Amino acid sequence: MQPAQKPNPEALPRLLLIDDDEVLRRTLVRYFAPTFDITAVPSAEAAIEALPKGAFDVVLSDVHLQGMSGVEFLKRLREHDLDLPVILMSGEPGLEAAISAVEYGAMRYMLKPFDLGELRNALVRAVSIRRLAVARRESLELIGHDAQAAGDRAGLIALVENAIRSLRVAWQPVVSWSRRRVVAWEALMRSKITNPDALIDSALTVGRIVELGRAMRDAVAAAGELAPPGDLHVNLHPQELLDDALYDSSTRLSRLASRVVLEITERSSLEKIPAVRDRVARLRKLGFRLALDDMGAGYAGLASFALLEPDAVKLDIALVRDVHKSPTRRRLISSLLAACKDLKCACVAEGVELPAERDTLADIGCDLFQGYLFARPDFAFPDAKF
Ligand code: G
Ligand code: MN
Repeated sequence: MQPAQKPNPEALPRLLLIDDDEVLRRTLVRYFAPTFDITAVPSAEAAIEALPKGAFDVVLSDVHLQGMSGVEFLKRLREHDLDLPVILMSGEPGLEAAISAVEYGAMRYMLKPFDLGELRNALVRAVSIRRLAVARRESLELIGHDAQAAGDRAGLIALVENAIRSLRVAWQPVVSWSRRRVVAWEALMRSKITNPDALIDSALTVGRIVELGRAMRDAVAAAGELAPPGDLHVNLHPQELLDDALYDSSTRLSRLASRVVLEITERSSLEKIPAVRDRVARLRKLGFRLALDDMGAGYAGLASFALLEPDAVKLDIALVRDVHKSPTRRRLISSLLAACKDLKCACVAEGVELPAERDTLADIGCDLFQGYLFARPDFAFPDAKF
């Protein structure tokens, strides 16, 4: 994805005009020439071609484009530029087209015949909004936020699709401290486009979490087949439990099932998933084991535990952090460890960064660790330091 190009305040704002009606195109070019530097094209294809060269500030397009739906066009445009405003024109008041276009990020919808003065005002305003959007994105980048977050639905879809195409798996070892050995590998989602949490949020917003999950599970299985010995931990969003493909015994991941532990977060509630017990049972039947992830960070702890009957729990980083300084944390983790022992459930402390954290946890009987102290996640399976 290319960063938004900076508008030049000295020059006329650049307008990309798309309409297959040549007469209208000429009229608009003539009328807007004093206000805008205009590139006029007859089709969506020509517009997509013009985009990378144009440094445009605003797009004015007919809603019915030949060879491409308006929504598809918006998606393609957002792959180039997340902040470029689009105003659509239509000859007929098709309400549905208008709603979906606006939902996908068109800024405005103008019905033909329109008042040219009103259209010019709308375009000028759009250019100002673009300047604001570009500045906001730059300031977010400056203060270190993930500014890739797209402002509208088409932008989010472009972001998620790009991320899925560039998906990679990083691996972080889970170690047994008493045995000084790697016992498992957690697969962590990485993409060049954005951080994993933002990507998951975006995918949820645009209804692509199942697609993202599938792509990740395929990538994990491909890499997992070449993994060193140990279990393979794979994160699963609760929504992925609704994906039929998860229960298909012929997928690459299913064929590795005896090695795979599916980690399900307790941050998001499992009870809302229909027939969740049945789904969990089907996964077990395929040979998968289950872990409850981020224990201590969620609200649904006990309920999720009862539903999953997990083979392992993973203590959240927030619980582990500075455990050596906090008697409360120490006591809490002790209780969790005791309960896990009763329930014959393994317990992994995540996010261990300091020798003091490790030693305190080992003292109270925790043996399975994951964290930067042992290894940072890496695309190659990294060695653990003991
Ligand atoms: O939600 P889940 O527990 O699956 O995610 C683990 C995340 O924590 C990963 O993104 C991983 O990169 C990160 N992580 C792993 N080890 C450490 C650590 O020691 N410290 C911190 N701050 N983050 C870690
Ligand atoms: Mn996890």
